[in-house]
Amino acid sequence: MSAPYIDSLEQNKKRTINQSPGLIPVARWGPHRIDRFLSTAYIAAMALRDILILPDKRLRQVSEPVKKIDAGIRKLIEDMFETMYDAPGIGLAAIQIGTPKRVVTADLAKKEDPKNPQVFINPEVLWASEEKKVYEEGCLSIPEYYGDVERAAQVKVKYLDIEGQPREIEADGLLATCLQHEIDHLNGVLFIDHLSKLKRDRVLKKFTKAAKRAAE
Ligand code: K1U
Ligand code: ZN
Repeated sequence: MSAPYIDSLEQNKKRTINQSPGLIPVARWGPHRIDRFLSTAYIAAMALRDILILPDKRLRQVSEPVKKIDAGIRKLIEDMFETMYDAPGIGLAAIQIGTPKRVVTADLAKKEDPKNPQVFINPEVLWASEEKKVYEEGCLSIPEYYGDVERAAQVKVKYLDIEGQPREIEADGLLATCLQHEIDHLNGVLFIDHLSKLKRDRVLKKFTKAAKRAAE
């Protein structure tokens, strides 16, 4: 891939391992300081981030618009792609890795086709069709749970690309579903909010129990 965020990923990896001032203080913390420094540097270079899981309250936050596409936003996008491909998922909103910025990544390419990474910064639905479509959705923040969601069959979305250029896309099929799912995330909405109260309460209870057990 020749996208600029990949070039800057390479630069960031070198900077993190060789000279990151943010990591050096870790070396003062304990008897295994060299091991800890190296493992921390390695984790930082991988840029794989934890995905927030229901019922994490941060998933209910409304994300802030991106004002300037700077190195921090480009690094966020790199982390999102790495995390999304690793999961694996076809989309990801920045809040799912704990960053409340209005950034979405997606790649709907089939396994056998070349990758097709797409970035949507500050996406907004300009138009949604009256026609509806039902798709059985999943969510990386609600693992192994799926439910039928009815959404607009076609949408027109405006957004900024990685260079900050305003763009519009007319989407149908899975991209239309995915964009609406991800824009919901930016507004603190989850796909289970589109299900019946009975189903939503049931899944919430299950994940709340699991989180409590994990914390014990
Ligand atoms: O936002 C997310 O949680 C990601 C989510 C996106 C999505 C899926 C289905 C409908 C709408 C939005 C996922 O990617 S769940 C995983 C998934 O659908 C998938 C994973 C691997 C291959 C194919 C699909
Ligand atoms: Zn989701």
